[in-house]
Amino acid sequence: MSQRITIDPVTRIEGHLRVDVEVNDGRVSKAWASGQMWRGVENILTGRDPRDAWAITQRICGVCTTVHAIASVRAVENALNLEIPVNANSIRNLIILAHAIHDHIVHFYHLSALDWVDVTSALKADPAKTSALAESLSNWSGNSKHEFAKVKERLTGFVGTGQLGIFTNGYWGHPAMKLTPEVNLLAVSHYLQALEVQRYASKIVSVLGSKSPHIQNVAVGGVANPLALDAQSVLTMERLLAVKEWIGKLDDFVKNVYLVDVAAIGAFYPEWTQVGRGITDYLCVPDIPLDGKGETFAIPGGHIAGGDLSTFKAINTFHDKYFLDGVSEAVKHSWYDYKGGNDKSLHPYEGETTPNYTDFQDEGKYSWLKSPTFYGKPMQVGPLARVLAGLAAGHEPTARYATATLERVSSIAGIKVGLDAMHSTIGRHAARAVACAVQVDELAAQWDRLVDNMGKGDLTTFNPPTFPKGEQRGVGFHEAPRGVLSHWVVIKDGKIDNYQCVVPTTWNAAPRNEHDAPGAYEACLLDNPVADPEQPLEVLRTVHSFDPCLACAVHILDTEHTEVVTVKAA
Ligand code: NFE
Ligand code: MG
Repeated sequence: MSQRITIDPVTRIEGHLRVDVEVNDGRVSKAWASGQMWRGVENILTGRDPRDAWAITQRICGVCTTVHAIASVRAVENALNLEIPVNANSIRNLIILAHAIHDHIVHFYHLSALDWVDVTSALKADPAKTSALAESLSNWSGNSKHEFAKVKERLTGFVGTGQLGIFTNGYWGHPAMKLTPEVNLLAVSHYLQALEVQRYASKIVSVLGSKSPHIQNVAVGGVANPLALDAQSVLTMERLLAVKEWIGKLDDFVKNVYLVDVAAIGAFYPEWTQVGRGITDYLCVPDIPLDGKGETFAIPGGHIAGGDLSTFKAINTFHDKYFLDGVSEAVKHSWYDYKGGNDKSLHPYEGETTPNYTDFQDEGKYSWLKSPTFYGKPMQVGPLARVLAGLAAGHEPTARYATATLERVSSIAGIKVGLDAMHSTIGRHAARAVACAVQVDELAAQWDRLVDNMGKGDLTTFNPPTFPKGEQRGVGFHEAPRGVLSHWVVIKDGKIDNYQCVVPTTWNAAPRNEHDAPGAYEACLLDNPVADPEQPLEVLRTVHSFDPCLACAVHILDTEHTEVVTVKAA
């Protein structure tokens, strides 16, 4: 018998996402992902000064707060062929990396771990056994028996008053929860410790970007941080040394806690390496430029077809034609209309954002997200794409952390777990941790580059832009925490003529495209087990593994059509 389940809204994400699934014999047979909010940022930009676009587009999202600023200045610089100073590049890279590490820690521990970890089961744990287990896996200083006993006492206090606080409304006691009480206590303790650690990443963004969320220091042509080696300037050596200390704290947590926990949880849920495979066409872009023009990068990117690493095709520069020509967006199943008809897809330079709301139509329009494709095909984007691209490109740090993670999972699980396991719901979590470890090392390397260059006496941070008459087109791409982000700008006589943002969650949470091919969430939900339709925990596991951000995905507020909350499971 077929049952329809509607989850609206999905929580522990950013924005308003509705997911519908049809379940047959305990498995998902059809899925719909729908963005339920509309704002209008792309349209707001038309006619404005391109130098202001970064400050406006950054307000698309309060989670990936830096990324739209970066993609926007890159787009305008790309249109003008404007090189930025080495220091500006390093400062941007430090911000990008610190922000990404923040995002990944918060996603794993605070937004998705409780899909796998039963908080109430932790009350039955023996803190001494938890500590013995934790110490067998890692030498993290927060793994003492005393620490685990303290957390258990805190939790017992919560439950005793009937107030679970931040842990209310989980699917506690669900049959798909498989961890032992000791592993649950370990994970809950690290959840609380991660709340402390994530602050170090935010502090780095705040010091370098002047504010978080939403940095204030970028400009078309560089950054606005005055640099000096004395104590009178904004970014002093004293502040840079504080940044270095916080990088060390992040390094310790990511390597000794996050990477270990992700492997342990993966090892306890081996069946989830077989769930959530869906789309295996992957796209990511290179990032962390090593020069001011975007011709060389620390972390590679490109396209992989059908999960086969031998098909990898690299994207090499900010002007890469392979990327530029490949992207388009369709609206056949989205609440928009294209002037030339909704059976077409449009390249972002020709993109249109004209709303047409129809209500939710199963076979027609059902989402505020457009459907992006790369050479006509839907893609999966995100940390899994970047780990696979790193492996395909022979990127040593990615290979080292990915291999160590698979070996750790195999050793804890007692079975051989290979690379194929990564194409899955649990694999997306493992890939995010691997990508995060690569980013921590690169964060330290970028700090060295900045300080070395300042030591040579170069304190330049800004090359002023000039806008010629006529038309210029530019794309700014950035490998944001959730995947490929690109901003596309058409400038006419110094003013924005068209502006389109094609965003990670738009790729992954897209509705069916012009050929009715499903987006990544929809495809990856097929065959997911659902033990209890009243508590569709397994559906949330797969959706959360992508780290949805709907504000980014739609980036456009409609006061008339926004349904605020309906939650039904029938
Ligand atoms: Ni609002 Fe974002 C990221 C962007 S969307 S979180 O990462 O761009 O997927
Ligand atoms: Mg868009």
